[in-house]
Amino acid sequence: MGTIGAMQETSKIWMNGELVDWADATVHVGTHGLHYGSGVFEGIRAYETPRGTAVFRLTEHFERLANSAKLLYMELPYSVDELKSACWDLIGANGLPECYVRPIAFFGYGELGVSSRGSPVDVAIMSWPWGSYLGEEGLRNGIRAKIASWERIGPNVIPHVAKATGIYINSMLAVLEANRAGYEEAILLTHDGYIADGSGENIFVVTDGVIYTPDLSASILPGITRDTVMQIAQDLGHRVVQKNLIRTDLYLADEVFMCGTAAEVTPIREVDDHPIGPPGPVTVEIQAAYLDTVHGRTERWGQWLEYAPAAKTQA
Ligand code: PPE
Repeated sequence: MGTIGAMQETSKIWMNGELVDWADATVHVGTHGLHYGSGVFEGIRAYETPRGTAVFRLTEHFERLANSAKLLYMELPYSVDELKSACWDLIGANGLPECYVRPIAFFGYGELGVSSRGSPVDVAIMSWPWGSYLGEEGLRNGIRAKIASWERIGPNVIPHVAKATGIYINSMLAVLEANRAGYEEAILLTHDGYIADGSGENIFVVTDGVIYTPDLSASILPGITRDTVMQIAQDLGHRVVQKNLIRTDLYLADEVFMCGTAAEVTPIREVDDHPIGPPGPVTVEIQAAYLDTVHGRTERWGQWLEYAPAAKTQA
C-alpha cells in the first residue's frame, strides 16, 4: 500500500495559521492525539488541468473534516473557508502542479488523560507528491485483495462516518495482514459479515450490468470518490444500487473495483484467490471518466474542480 520509501518532502507545511518550514512542523510527545488517536484528517488531491491546478471537491473534503471533528466533540479553530484558503496558500507556497493534500486536526499538548477536555486543538495541512496508491500497474491491470480477519469498526465502536486517526489502527492491521500474505490490499467485513471498506478505499461490485456498493449501514467511510463514482456511473446510464453485500458477492462478481482519493479508481482482479479477471468494461469506463474529470479533460463533471482564488493564482 502506498509509496514504499521516504515521503517526498516539500518546502512548507501550514500549521496553526502559518506556513512553516517542513522540518519545523513538529509536535510534543505529550500530544493527546499521539497517545489516544484523537484526531481527524482528510486526503485530498490537487491535479494539473488545462486551466491550472485544481483541487477535486475541496469544499466537500473540508466539510467532511468539520463533520469528523464534530463527531469527536472537537471544536475546529478554523472555518471551512479559512481552511480552504490555507490549502491554497500551501499549494501556492509548495509550487507543485499536482499533489496530495493532508489536513489533520488533533487534540494537542495540554493535558493527558483519556478525556480530551483541556487539550487544545492543533490543525495542520501537508502537501506532497503522491503517485498511484496501489501502483501504476495496479491502476492499469488490477490488484489482488484479501478479506481481512479484522472486522471494520462498528457504528457504536467509533463513528465510522468520521475520518478519525484512531480508526486507522483497524485499517493498518488489515492491510498488514493482507500484505504479509502476499496481497496488495485488504477488504474489511462488518461484525455481521457484510462487505465494508478497503483499508483506505470504498468498494464497488458489478454483476449482470448492475453496479453495487455497500450502503452507509455497513460501517463505511462516506467516501467522496464513492459519491463521485455513483454520480458518474448514473450519468453514464448505469444502475447503481447501495445495499449490503457479502463476500461471495465479490467472488462471483463480473467486476470489482475500489475507489478513494489516494487510490482513485483501482480495479480488483482477484479476491481471496478467486479470479475476477482483468479490468472489465464498466470499471474501465468509470475509471476513464474519473481520471478525465479530475484532470480537467472533460467539462461534464467540471463542477467538482475548484481552482485557486484569483488573487492568489500562482504563475
Ligand atoms: N474508506 C476508507 C477506510 C478510507 O480511508 C478512504 C480514504 C475511503 C474509504 C475513500 O474516501 P474518499 O477519499 O473520500 O473517496 N482514504 C484516504 C487515506 C488513505 C491513506 O493511506 O492515508 C485517501 O484515499 O486519501
